[in-house]
Amino acid sequence: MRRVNVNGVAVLVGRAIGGGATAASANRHRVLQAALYGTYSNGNSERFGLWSRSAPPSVTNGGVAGSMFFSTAATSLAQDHAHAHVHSHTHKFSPKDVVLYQYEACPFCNKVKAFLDYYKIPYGVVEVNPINKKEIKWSDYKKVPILKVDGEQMVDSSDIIDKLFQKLHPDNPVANGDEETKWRGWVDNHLVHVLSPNIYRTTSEAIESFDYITTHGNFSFTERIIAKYAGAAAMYFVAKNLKKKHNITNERAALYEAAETWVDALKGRKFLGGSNPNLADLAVFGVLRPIRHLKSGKDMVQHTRIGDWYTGMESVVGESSRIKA
Ligand SMILES: N[C@@H](CCC(=O)N[C@@H](CS)C(=O)NCC(=O)O)C(=O)O
Repeated sequence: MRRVNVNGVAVLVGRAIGGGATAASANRHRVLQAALYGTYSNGNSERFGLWSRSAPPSVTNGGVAGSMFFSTAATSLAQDHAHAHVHSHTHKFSPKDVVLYQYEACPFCNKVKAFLDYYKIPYGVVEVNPINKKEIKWSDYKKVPILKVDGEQMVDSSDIIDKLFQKLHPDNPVANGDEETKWRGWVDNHLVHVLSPNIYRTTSEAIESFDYITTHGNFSFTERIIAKYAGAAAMYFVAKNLKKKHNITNERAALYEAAETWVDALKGRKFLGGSNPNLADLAVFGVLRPIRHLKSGKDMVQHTRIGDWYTGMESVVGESSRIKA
C-alpha cells in the first residue's frame, strides 16, 4: 500500500497504482486527479442523457467518469430552436471565436458549457490531457476551464460566467449577495462534493464510470491501461475518503437531499429565476447534466422531485451550441 494524494485527499490505494516516486508515479497521480474531475472526450458533440428522449449508444456502453459526468447536448426539441432564435436576437454580444479548454467531466467546465448552450454562443472545445496538460501550456493558469473569447483569456468558471453575462447584459449588473449568488455558491461548495461519492459509490458504479474513461479520452495507450485497471478501484476508495472529508454518511441520501433542497429553493417557481432560468439554475443544471444517465442520476430523478425542473431546464437550454468538429 502506498499513500497517494489526490486533489488534497490522502488515500491509500493498492499496489495496482503503486510504484516508485518517479515521473511515472506522478503521472498516475495525474490520472487519478483526472479521473476525479475529467472524462475524456471522444471529440464528438452529441448530447446524451438520462432524461433525453433517446439514449445514445454510449449510455448502454456504460456511461461516465469523473467527478461528474458531463454531457454535451443531444436531443433536438422543436422548442429549443425557437428558444435559440430568441436568444440569438436579443443580445448584441456575438463573439466570433470562443474556445473552451476543458476536461469533459469537470463540473466547473460543465457550468460554463450550460451557460454557453443556453445563450447559444457557439464554442469549440479543446480537451485537455490531464496528464501533461500540453493544450494549456500557453497559459499561466493551470486549471480548467479556460475560455478564450476572441483572443481574450478568461479563467475560473464563475468569473467566466460573470464576464460573459456582463457582455450579454451590459445594463444589468451580475447580482451580488442575493438568492442567485447564494445558490451559485451552494453548487460550488456543496453540490459538486456530493457527486463523486455517488458515481463511484459501488465497484459496479465505479466501473460504469471507468468504462467510459477508457473508451473516450485523451489518453495514451499506457495511460488508458493504468486508468482502466487501477482507476475504478482507486476512485472507489477516493470516493470513500471524499465522503469522510465532506461529512457524508450516506451518499445517495446526500444526493437526494441536495435535489430536494434545490426543489425547495424554487418555492414553486418554474426556475429559481422565475419563468426563465438564472445563473444558479444554469449552474445546478450544468453539474447535474453529466450524471443524469448514470445510475446515480437515474436514482436521483426516481426518488426526488427534481425531474420537472430538470426537464424544464433541458428544454430551455436546448441543443448544445458546441461546434461540431
Ligand atoms: N474555481 C475554479 C476551479 C477549477 C478547478 O478546480 N478545475 C479542476 C478540474 S475540475 C482543475 O483544473 N484542477 C487542476 C488540475 O487538474 O490539475 C473554477 O470554478 O473554475
